[in-house]
Amino acid sequence: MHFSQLLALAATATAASVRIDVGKSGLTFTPDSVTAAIGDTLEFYFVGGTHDAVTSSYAAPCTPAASGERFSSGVQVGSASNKNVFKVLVNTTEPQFYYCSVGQHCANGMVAAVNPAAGQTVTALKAAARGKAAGRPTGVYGGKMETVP
Ligand SMILES: *[C@@H]1O[C@H](CO)[C@@H](O)[C@H](O)[C@H]1NC(C)=O
Ligand SMILES: [Cu+2]
Repeated sequence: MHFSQLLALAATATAASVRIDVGKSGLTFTPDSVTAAIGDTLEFYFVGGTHDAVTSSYAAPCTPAASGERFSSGVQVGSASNKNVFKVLVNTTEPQFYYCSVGQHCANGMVAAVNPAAGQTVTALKAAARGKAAGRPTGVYGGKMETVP
């Protein structure tokens, strides 16, 4: 086996799937803070309510990120029988923040973090989101919707 094949194998073996449940108990991403390595996949399961997941920034937690690594799942009606999973390949270890753009969900704390820096707490993110109007993203990007059996 070639060294490059070994490397590819090692990368595959260590890449992890990071499951995030959307709408598990109201306006929630569960868990609302995760760590992910480059090559890992964020997997959003739409388990309840009507929601999406859209990247923002720590400073403007209810506004779609205009550049950089970013994703938008599109709005899903969640339920136990919704088999759609939005999969996002992680290409950076920089902090990423995301929110739900539906109605007043962001203003009411439906925000979450990937690889937050020390001191960037979800509590502070929720406080910053309070009362903010949610920006609606244009379309689905940064990941792909797949159907699980
Ligand atoms: C990560 O890179 C892949 C390959 O270029 C791309 O398809 C994917 O959308 C990127 N992820 C994000 C969040 O931009
Ligand atoms: Cu929502």
